[in-house]
Amino acid sequence: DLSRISRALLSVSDKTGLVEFARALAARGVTLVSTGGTHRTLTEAGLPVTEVSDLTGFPEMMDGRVKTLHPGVHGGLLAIRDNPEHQAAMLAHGIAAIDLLVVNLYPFEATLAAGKPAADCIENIDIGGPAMIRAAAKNHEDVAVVVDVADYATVLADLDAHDGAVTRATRRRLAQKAYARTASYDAAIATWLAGEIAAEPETQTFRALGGTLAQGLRYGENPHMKAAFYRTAGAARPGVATARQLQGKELSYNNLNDTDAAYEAVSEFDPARTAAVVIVKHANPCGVAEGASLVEAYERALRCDPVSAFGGIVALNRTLDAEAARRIVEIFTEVIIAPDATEEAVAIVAAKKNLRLLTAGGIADPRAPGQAWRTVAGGFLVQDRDNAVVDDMPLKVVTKRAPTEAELSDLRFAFRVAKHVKSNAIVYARDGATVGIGAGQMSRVDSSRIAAWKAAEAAKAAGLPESLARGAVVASDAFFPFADGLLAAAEAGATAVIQPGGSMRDDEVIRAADEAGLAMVLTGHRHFRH
Ligand code: 93A
Repeated sequence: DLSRISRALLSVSDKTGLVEFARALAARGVTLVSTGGTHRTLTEAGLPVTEVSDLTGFPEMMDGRVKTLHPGVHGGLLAIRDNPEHQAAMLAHGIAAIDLLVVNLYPFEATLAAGKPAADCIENIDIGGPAMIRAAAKNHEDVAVVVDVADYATVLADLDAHDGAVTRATRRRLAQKAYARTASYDAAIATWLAGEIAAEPETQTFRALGGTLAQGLRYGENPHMKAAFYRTAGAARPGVATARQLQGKELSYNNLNDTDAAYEAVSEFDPARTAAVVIVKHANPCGVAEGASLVEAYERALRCDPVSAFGGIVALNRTLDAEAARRIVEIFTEVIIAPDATEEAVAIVAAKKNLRLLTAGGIADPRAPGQAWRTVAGGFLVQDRDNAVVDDMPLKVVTKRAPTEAELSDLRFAFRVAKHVKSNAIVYARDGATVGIGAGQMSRVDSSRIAAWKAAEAAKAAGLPESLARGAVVASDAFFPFADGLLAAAEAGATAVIQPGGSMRDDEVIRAADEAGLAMVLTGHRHFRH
């Protein structure tokens, strides 16, 4: 039942009690072997000790990652002492038996607790230590293994009580403790790594949306940003995530974002009522129009801002036909998306190899409930998607003059578009087509000015003498806080206004509208979009 201890291997990170223990072992005739740092400590204390590199014939290498991983060590720990074949192997390979292993591991847990960077935690994952511990514990019939400073005394007590030997009972207890230690050590590493993985942006996105990876992207909004495209689980909304790409280059992050903006906007137009086209640049519509046909709607959308439409995204609310396809491919376009496409249209688009053609399989319901989310530093914001539709809003006429039927129809059109323009949004429209869009300005008056200026530019481009804002209607995504924005619209030539209302100065704004002879309706709904 007794194992004589002749040789001990000591390899400890925590050097507490080491010198005293080693000295006590040496005093009892035990030969000492140890690894770099441990060896240094013992030598400095004046103890006779061999370096482990003498056992292995290799220097400690790779920042100490490989120091004891060698048959010279593991053979000495694992050899069964009364097995003749094992003894022969030891003899043949010059392996000396190790009777006592004293190891405590790289301080992984302490490194983690100290909040050190991941690279430090990784470096503190001990490999050789646990390998030796598990080997010695497996061979506990012959070897004693100590993983806890508290057990130094246990071993010395045994040695003294049993003439330099350790009892089987002690060895079994120590072996059990050894496996418990390597198990908890690996559990700590696994738990830490799971947390690291959970903290990765990809995992967070996946968790938050329950999404599946649709496509890895070459890069994000900018080339230095990594990116990926996820598809949400559950009921699919026809759109960019469900669309089939029939041809063209791989979609980029910005393509996907813009295509989504375009298709969500065009989905506001019921295909049973009218053909409609939305052209998007930088996530904002630069032209939106209804038409008797898709090609007519496209022509009219294009007229709003032909300069910005270059390199844009074109979304259509009906099956792409040959006529519309032929006209669209005349201008450099990044993406075309429609519910479907005729064979002939597909063949026409095929002539432009890079142009991406997507079929969404249907039109998305603008009234469908859903959620939208975005990240903020340290968290994310979740809100309902804006599923308010102007057709469902009871419009309140607040001016002396009520809008004509034609104006009313354009007011609805303009407000429908304004919902998809970044705030502050001002949209001029006439005969079911935008004629001037002011987007994303910090001041509503600036958006009004830009929209009016755009309408004047569009007229120039079309060779018309008068700004397209003259005789048009105008929509504002949120209330006019002062009369100035409204007056800017009147000055540009607008005849009617649609806006949510609700300003403290509504009366002042209404009075200004009356004075300018404008008709104004309030929707009671705001369409901020940022
Ligand atoms: O990097 S390791 O995983 N590679 C090894 O081969 C190895 N052998 C022992 N770490 C290794 N050790 C560990 O080194 C021990 O578990 C102990 O924690 C530490 C003692 O190193 P030193 O004696 O140089 O202070």
